[in-house]
Amino acid sequence: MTNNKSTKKVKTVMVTGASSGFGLETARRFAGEGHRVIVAARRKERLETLKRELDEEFGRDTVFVMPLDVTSEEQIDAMMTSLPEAFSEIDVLVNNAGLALGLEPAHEANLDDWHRMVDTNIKGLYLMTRKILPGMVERRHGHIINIGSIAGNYAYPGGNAYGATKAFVKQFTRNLRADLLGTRIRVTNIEPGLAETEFSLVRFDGDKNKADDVYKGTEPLTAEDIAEAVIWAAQQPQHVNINTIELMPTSQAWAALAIDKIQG
Ligand code: NDP
Ligand code: 8X3
Repeated sequence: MTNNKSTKKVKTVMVTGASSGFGLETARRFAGEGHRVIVAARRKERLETLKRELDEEFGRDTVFVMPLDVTSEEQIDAMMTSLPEAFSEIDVLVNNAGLALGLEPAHEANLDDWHRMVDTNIKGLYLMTRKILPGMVERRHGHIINIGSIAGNYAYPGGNAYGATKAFVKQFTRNLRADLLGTRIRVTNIEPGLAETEFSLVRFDGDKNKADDVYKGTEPLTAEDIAEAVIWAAQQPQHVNINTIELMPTSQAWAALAIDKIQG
C-alpha cells in the first residue's frame, strides 16, 4: 500500500505577501523542504533579498521573484504569461497577502481603509484563485491554502471590515471545496490569532509604539508557527483535505459577551 505522501515530489509553490511575516516564513519553509517557490508582494527589494538568501542556502535556483500587487487583475494576468517554464505549473497557492487598517468603531472608520482591506483581502484573494485554479483543475492537481483569521470567526470592537473580509475567506474556502469536489484539488483555510509580524505596524499606519503595545506582555504566535501549520496542511497525503486550522497563542482566549447596562 502506498501512502501517496505529497511531500515526495518537488512542487511549485506560490506565496503572496512573501516580503514579510507569515508569507516570508512560509516561503522559507517550502524552499527548505526542497520545493520551488514563487515569492510575490509589492516590495521587490525584500523579495530579492529573500531569493539571495534561499538560493545561497540551498545552492540552486529555488526562488522566482514576482513583484505583484494582488489587487491588480492586469498585473496578475501579466504574471500568468511571464512565469518561466520551471515555475509555470503552480501546485500550491498560498493566498497570504492581506492587511488590517485601523481599529476605529464602524461609525468613525476611514472608508479608504475599508476599500483597501476589501480590495486586498477579498478581491486580491479571489483574483489569484480564479486565475491559477483552471491550470490546477486541468492537471487534476493542486492545493489552495488561504490565510484567514480568527477575526473572521469572532467579533471584536474595531474588527468591523477586517473581520468581515476574513469571514469572506472562510466561506469562499468552503465554497471552493464544494465546487472542486471530484477535481482532486485541495483547499484549506488557516485561521491564526494574535501573531507578531508587521501586521500591527501596518494596522496603525507605521506607529511602532502602538504596534509594540499590542504584543507587550503576551507570548504571541510567530510567523514560524503559522508557516508550520501551512506546511503541515500541504504535506498531508493527497486523500486528506485539511479544511480549517484555527490556532491561537496560549495567552489568548475569548472574552465574555459585552452587555451595555442601563445606568441609574
Ligand atoms: P505582514 O504585514 O507582516 O505581511 C503582510 C504581507 O502582505 C506583506 O508581505 C505585504 O507585502 C503583503 N501585501 C499587502 N498588500 C498587498 C498587495 N496589495 N499585494 C501584494 N502583497 C500585499 O502581516 P502578516 O504576515 O501578519 O499577515 C499575513 C496574512 O495573515 C494577512 O492576510 C493577515 O490578515 C493574516 N493574519 C495576520 C494575523 C496576525 O496577527 N499577524 C493573524 C491572522 C491573520 P508588500 O507590502 O511588500 O506588498
Ligand atoms: C489578525 C488577528 O485578532 O488582530 O487577523 O484580528 S486579530
